[in-house]
Amino acid sequence: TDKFKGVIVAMNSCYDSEGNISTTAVKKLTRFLMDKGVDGLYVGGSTGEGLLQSSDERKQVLEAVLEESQKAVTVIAHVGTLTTKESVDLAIHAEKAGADALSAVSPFYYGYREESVGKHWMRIVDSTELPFIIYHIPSTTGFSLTPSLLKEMIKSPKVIGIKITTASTFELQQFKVMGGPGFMLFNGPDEQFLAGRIMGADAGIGGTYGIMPELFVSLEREYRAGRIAEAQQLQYTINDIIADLLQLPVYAALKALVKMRGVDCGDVREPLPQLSEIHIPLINALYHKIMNA
Ligand code: NAY
Repeated sequence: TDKFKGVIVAMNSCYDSEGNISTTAVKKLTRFLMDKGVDGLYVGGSTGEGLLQSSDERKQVLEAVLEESQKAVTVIAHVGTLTTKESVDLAIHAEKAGADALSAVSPFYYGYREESVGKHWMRIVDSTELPFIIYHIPSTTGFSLTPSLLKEMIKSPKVIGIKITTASTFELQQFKVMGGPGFMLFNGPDEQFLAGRIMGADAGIGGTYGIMPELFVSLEREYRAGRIAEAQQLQYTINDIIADLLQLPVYAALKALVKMRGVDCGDVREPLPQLSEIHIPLINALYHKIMNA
């Protein structure tokens, strides 16, 4: 389905100066990204700080995005939490609110095995009619999606794909093959967008797209047109920026840059690391790199 192709921004959540959700700023960010021509928005994921928010706050953010986007772009609601009950509640809300798909990280903390993770995910899947995208991010959850669990889960036609945040394009390609015809892969590492697309990813979902949407939209366009050298050049430009970003507390840096691009989304929530004075020169330099790219 074409709805899930291309550049899907893992968007930031926005807070006011007191740290509460600012639906006004969420809408402004939604508009900014839509105006840049992105294909979709992934709400409440890692970049979106979903796991640092209450369920009620997560619902507010999603509703604001949907109100502003009015079906003009694809909206994927990340509903991963530590409990099945809460994730199911968020999933049901997302369906009612009008999201296009659900996604969830595996539950973490207790070191669950495949069987428990599978049950958790399938309870979410069964709770709505929406398509579901598995969020495979072993570096943060400690759980690595196995071929046997994938095989079980794709028995449900609602399980349409995997968002894969590992460095391996081999793993990406193997999951793509395991999923069979029509099964979709969403590239996680932004620094490998082009590599992921070439190896079978249908789209990318990424946090750094939000600070340089123009570059990713151009990269996707060049790739689709078969202009691989041009696409590679854009990925190099992007990677030069990402290499700098990785020297900083990434999520805080993304928010500082989003602010410089015109949308004040407040600070990242604790305990995420904040920026300090010493980071300001690099942030400024990065902003110039982005605007001159
Ligand atoms: C999400 O849920 O926010 C994402 O999909 C973003 C994926 C990001 N990975 C993590 C762990 O946050 O955008 C990437 C990442 O920030 C980028 O590739 C820089 O390494």
